[in-house]
Amino acid sequence: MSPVTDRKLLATVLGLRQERPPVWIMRQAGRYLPEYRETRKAAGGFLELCYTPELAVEVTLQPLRRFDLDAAILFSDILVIPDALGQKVRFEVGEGPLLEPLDAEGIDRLDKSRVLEHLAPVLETVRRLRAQLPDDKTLIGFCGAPWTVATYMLNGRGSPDQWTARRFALEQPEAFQRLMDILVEVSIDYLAAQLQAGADVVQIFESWALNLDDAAFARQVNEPNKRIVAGLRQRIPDAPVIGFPRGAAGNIAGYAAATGVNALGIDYAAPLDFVRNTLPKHLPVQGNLDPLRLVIGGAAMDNQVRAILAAFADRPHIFNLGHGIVPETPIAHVERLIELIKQG
Ligand code: 1CP
Repeated sequence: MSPVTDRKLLATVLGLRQERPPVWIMRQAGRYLPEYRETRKAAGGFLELCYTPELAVEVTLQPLRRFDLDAAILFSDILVIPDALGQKVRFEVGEGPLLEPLDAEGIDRLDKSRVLEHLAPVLETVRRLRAQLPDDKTLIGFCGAPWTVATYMLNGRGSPDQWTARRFALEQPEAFQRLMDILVEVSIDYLAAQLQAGADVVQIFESWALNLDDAAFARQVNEPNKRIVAGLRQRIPDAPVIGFPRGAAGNIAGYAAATGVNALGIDYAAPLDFVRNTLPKHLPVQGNLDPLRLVIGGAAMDNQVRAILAAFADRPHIFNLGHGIVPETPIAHVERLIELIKQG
């Protein structure tokens, strides 16, 4: 392997500021790319795509063929974990994920003994990717954070306010804790396996770190994320981790301190001044353009990109969106975005 500093994105996660920030785009493989839609159709289903290394490698690399990105992110989904635990997961076109909602008995029926066996094709994808990627490209592995994954497992689908899961956590605290414990344990195994298979860094997606009061944030977000980072570092002492607690608002500094992540993903609603003034100066940040500005393009995009570059110019910064790219995004706007970041 080349020295760490050849991989600018990895180096930034490790705390080394770059002259121009490295860039990747959250959900960079996906429906806004015609070649993705074609491969997806050929694969049959979404999970087939995730579990067929040849096709998963192809869609992971598609955005890197078009754009000068500094990282590839493994093509998979956060919901392969419930699938591997034996909860039925389906992806209908245009519908998002659908699961059979879990109750307390369902939690006790989850089978954690075969998770890595079930996810072997995903780990094979990681191995093939590292072998095919140029040396200067960082490979990002990932999982969903326990709370975020639990919101889908308990409700059976996404929801705007995570009501079902928040209610379950308060009304059935013991069953809820059993679920969190299972998710923490298998997430450590899964992330460690991804790093061992060749991922350079892993990101923990806590996409639903919002709508939580102090005690719920501590228990449902900080605690499990902290346990994952600690568990991972017991196996791989320097494991580089990006945490992305979307919607954490006033809790971002507390999350970073409590969990010990190397770098912090920032959502687009976080004010730049607040982020600058709240986080320790050395802490690498990743973000945080509103994906809607990438859809609109023009001055609406350019001005905010410049504001973000200026706000984080004095610290390690990875440029990214503040949430996932949306299907209606024009490809020309992505090209322009990369040009702005690379050339100023
Ligand atoms: O390049 C990439 O980033 C693709 C790999 C990837 C990642 C990192 C996918 C493929 N999904 C994810 C993470 C993911 N999945 C998150 C965390 C990031 C975020 O907040 O957006 C979440 C919440 C999910 C769950 C999920 N899977 C959703 C969101 C549902 C909701 O509640 O809003 C959806 C739509 C999926 C399906 C999915 N996953 C990935 C793709 C490309 C798709 C679309 C499926 C299709 O092709 O029909």
